[in-house]
Amino acid sequence: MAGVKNQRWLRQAREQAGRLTGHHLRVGVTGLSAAGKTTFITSLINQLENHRRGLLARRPPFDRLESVRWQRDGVDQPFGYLDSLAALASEPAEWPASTTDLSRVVIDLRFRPQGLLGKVQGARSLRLEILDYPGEWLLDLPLLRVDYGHWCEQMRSWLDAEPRRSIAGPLRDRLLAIDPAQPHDPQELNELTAQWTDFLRRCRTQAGLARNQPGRFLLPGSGVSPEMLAFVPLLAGNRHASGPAGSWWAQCEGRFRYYRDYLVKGFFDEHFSRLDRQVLLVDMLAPMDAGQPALSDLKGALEAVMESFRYGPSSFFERLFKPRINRLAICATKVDQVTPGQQRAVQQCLEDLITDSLSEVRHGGVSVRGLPLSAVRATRQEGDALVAGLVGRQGWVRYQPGTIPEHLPLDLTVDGPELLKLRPPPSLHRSEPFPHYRMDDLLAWMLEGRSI
Ligand SMILES: Nc1nc2c(ncn2[C@@H]2O[C@H](COP(=O)(O)OP(=O)(O)OP(=O)(O)O)[C@@H](O)[C@H]2O)c(=O)[nH]1
Ligand SMILES: [Mg+2]
Repeated sequence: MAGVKNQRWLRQAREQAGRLTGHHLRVGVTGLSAAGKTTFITSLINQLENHRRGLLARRPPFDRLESVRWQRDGVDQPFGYLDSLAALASEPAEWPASTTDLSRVVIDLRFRPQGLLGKVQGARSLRLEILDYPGEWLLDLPLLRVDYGHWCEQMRSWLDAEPRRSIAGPLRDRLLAIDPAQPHDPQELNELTAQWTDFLRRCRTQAGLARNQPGRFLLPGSGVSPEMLAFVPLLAGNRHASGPAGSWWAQCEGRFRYYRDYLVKGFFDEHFSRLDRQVLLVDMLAPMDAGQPALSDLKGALEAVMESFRYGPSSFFERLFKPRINRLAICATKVDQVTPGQQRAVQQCLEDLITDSLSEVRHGGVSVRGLPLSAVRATRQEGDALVAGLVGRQGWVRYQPGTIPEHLPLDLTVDGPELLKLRPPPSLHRSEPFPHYRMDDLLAWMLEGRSI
C-alpha cells in the first residue's frame, strides 16, 4: 500500500512539475458505458500519428507539429492502442472491445517554434495525458455525495418506478422484506448481491437505462475482491436507520462506506480531480432510439456526473495545485449514423437534454463548445441516403435514417431514429488517418490557449 502511495505521489509530483512549465495537458474523456470513449481515444492517437496526411495537416497549430510519440514505456497500465487498431483493421472490421479496466494514454507532441522569440527558445513540447476506463465507473461518482441510508432511499424510489419495478420483479419484494436491524445471513447476502448485479445488467440491456449503481458490480476492474462488492440496498432502510454489529444494516452500510471511500473516491481523486479540460462524450442516438425512460435516465446520469466535477475559475494558487476545468467540449458521438444535415440536430437535442447543467457550467465562467462527433465514420452519403456495412453481414446497405427533431420535446418523447448495427469501414490502417467527423475541430479545441 505504501509503495502504491509513493508511486502515486511521484507521478503527481512529476505532473505538477510539467504543469508549472506549461508542458502538460490532462484531458478528461468522460462518457457513460458505450459512449464511444475507447474508439474516440484510438482515433485521436491515429489522427495525431497521421497529422501530415489528414485534415490536421493544414490546421494550426498542427501545421507546426514535428513529431508525435505515443508513449508506452514507463506508463503503468498503458492504453491498448494496438489491440483497438487490430480490431478496426481486421477483416471484417470490428469495433474495439468494451473496456474492463483503467488504462492511460500519454502522447508527446513536439512543435516547430513560432516567430523569432520561439526560434531562440527552440522546439516546444506538450505532453497529453488521457485516461480510459469502463463507463460504468463514472456512474458511481454521485455516490460520493450520499451515505448508505440516503442511497437506500434513492434505490427505493427508483425501484418504485417503471421500468425498474418490472425489471426487478421479486427482487424488489425480497429486499423490501429485510429488516435492517436483524442479523444478516451471509449466504443470502451473496445471493442478493448476484441478483442485484443481474438486475443492473438487465436495466442496461432491456431498457437502455444508464444509472446502474454500483457500477463496479458490472465491471469490477483489477484489485477488487468479491467481498468488497457484497452489499445491496436495503429498501426498508433510510437515513435514520441503524443496526447492531452483525445486522444487515451494519454489514451493508460498512461495505458501502468502504466502496465509496476507497474505490470511488480513489478513482475520482487520482483521475478526475486534476483535469485541465474535459471532453464529455454522449451517445444520444441510442437512448433516442430506446425511448423516453432511457432519455430521462440519461439526463439524470449526466446531471449527476457533471455535478461531480469542479468547473470554473480558481485562484492563482489553485490553478497551480488544484486546477479546475476551464474548458468543456460536449459532444454527441457516433453522428455518422445520421445524415450530415441531421448531425447538428442530434447535438442540439443533447444540449436540450442537459440545458440546466450546461447553464451552471457556463455561469461558472467555463468555456463550453458543442461538437457533434464521429471518431470513426462508418457510413458514406449517397444522395439523401447513407451506405454502410452491418455487423455480422456481408456487403452494403443503403438506408435513410429516421427523423431527428430540431429540438428535444420537453416530455422527452421522440420517434426513434431506428438505428442499424453498423460495422466500421473496411481497410482501416494505422498509417492512414481514419475517416471521421470533426475530430480535427476537437483536437484544435484541446490545444487552444496553450502557448506552443
Ligand atoms: N457508427 C459509429 N459507431 C461508433 C463510433 N464510436 C463508437 N461506436 C459504437 O459504439 C460502441 C461503443 O464504443 P466504445 O468506444 O467501446 O465505447 P466506450 O465508451 O469505450 O464504452 P465502455 O468501454 O463500455 O465504457 C462501439 O462498439 C461501436 O459499436 C463511431 O464513431 N461511429
Ligand atoms: Mg471503452
